[in-house]
Amino acid sequence: MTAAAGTDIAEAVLPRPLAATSLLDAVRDLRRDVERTGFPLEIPGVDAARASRRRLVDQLGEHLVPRLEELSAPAIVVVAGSTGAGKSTLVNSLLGAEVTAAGVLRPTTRRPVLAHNPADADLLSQHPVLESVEVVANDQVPRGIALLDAPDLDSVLESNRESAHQLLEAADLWLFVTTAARYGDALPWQVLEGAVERGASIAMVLNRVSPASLPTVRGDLLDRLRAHGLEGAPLFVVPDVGPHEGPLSAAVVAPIMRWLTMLAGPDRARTVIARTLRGSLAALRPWVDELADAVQAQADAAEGLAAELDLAVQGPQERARAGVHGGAVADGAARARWTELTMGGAPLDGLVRPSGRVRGSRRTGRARSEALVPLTRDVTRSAAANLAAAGAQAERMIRTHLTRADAPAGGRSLESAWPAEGRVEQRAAAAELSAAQWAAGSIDAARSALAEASVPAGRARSDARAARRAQRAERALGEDGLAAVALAAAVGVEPARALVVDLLGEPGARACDLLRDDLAERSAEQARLEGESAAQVLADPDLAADASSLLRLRLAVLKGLT
Ligand SMILES: Nc1nc2c(ncn2[C@@H]2O[C@H](COP(=O)(O)OP(=O)(O)OP(=O)(O)O)[C@@H](O)[C@H]2O)c(=O)[nH]1
Ligand SMILES: [Mg+2]
Repeated sequence: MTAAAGTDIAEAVLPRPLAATSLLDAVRDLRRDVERTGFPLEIPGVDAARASRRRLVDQLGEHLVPRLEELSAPAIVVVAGSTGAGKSTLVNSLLGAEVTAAGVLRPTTRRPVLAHNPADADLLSQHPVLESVEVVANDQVPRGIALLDAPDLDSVLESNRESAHQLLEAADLWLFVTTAARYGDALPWQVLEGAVERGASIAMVLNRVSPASLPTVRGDLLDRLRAHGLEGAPLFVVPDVGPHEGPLSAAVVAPIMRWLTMLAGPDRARTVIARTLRGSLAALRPWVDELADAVQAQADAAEGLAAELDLAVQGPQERARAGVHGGAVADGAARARWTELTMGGAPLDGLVRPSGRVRGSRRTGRARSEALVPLTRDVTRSAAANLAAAGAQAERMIRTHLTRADAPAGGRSLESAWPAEGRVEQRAAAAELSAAQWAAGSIDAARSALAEASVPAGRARSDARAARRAQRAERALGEDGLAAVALAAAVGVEPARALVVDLLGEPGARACDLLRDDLAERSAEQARLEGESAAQVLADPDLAADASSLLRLRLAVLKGLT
């Protein structure tokens, strides 16, 4: 190899940069993320932000990405020369694989073969040269260039000549292969002269040179190159290896391979692309920054709205608790049912005698317990209705908070994005389930109260009197009956509470209080759930606290690459 193939030459010979898909990838990533960015909340400045996002997507998609793709597409290195010069053999030897047929038949190559790195397939796919060549992916091809084995230039076949000349038109670099025997031929030099005139980049391979003739031939060839204005072109000499079939050894073609690899080097390509597009890339920064600020404003607004939702449900939660404690659930069906059950002759009439004696056997207890089933049902229904009402009240309050004049930014868009449809049904279902769970808990409450009642206050073990009292209570109403009365007591039917206390004393009172507290919390929970439902609207990735950092990260990557 004579003329040194330094970086300066590499810079000089190639009309355009190569590879550097990383910059292209970075811009593509940015475009994708900008396109995905939504501005769900109507807050001040959102229209401007949406418009600027659209402009940025257009700028990236219609200008920058296509330009980068163009700049990043692999450079076509056409291996050209006379038939039998060893072009196909050279290509195969460079890649260490038979991607194109070499042979003794002249001319051998009729259909041009283009070898590229598999990673470049995408970038190459739009290249016009692809129409007329056979394409082979080979991972020995340096990323950023494509090697094209052309038919012979001075072919006896017209089609070969035409095809070779066309390919040279499409070439980014000509790798001109000639031999000691053929370099004097007129036609190749004519073609080369034309190339120089058009400013094409050229490198020369002098193939099959015997050691003896090397000094003379090389000197002569260099003179010719100078005479044709090609003194800057790299010249590679491949020594003759004697009678030969198949690829040449890697060592023989190593200088050419090194040079091609250097041409394809992504770092150099990146600087060239960055230089070409510096202006457009720099212009992106303030835009992306502005967009990131707008995304941040959305996240901030979402935070303010979440706090407002918490605030909005506080009142309804308090009122829900107070309503249960005030006995609101007892009004209506529960109290009416109680009156019915305690009227003269009704199952609960005179259950506890003024003397304190409890009336009833196991049999009457079972009958009473059954008679109390409608009481449990009515109380449970009233409880469910109360829970649903607590939710409804919270929904109204939330909507008011979000739409009033001093509502936080984005309140209206949150309010309208929070579906009103189906809320009633959803709430009723949740309330029913919660009320049923609450009512089911009364059995346990009754059971524990019975157990506690059999142990007199302040003692560790049951005594006979207390145990008899608990037994009498259980006989008179059964566990289920006691549970039903406790439920009525919990929602605020005062005589029911008095009955439980008569039967079970302090433990009975405690059971009623615990059931009441449980219901109060469940009612408050329904109000809280409304806030949670509205907050679902805010669970949008575009409103996440760190939503803007993605765009800023993309910008930082881009800065690092340019
Ligand atoms: N001794 C020797 N033979 C070579 C060398 N390079 C190629 N050959 C032989 O020369 C013949 C022609 O080689 P190809 O690689 O087919 O030549 P080509 O330039 O592709 O020819 P066309 O496709 O017809 O244009 C083959 O038989 C090769 O084995 C070399 O460096 N030394
Ligand atoms: Mg060939």
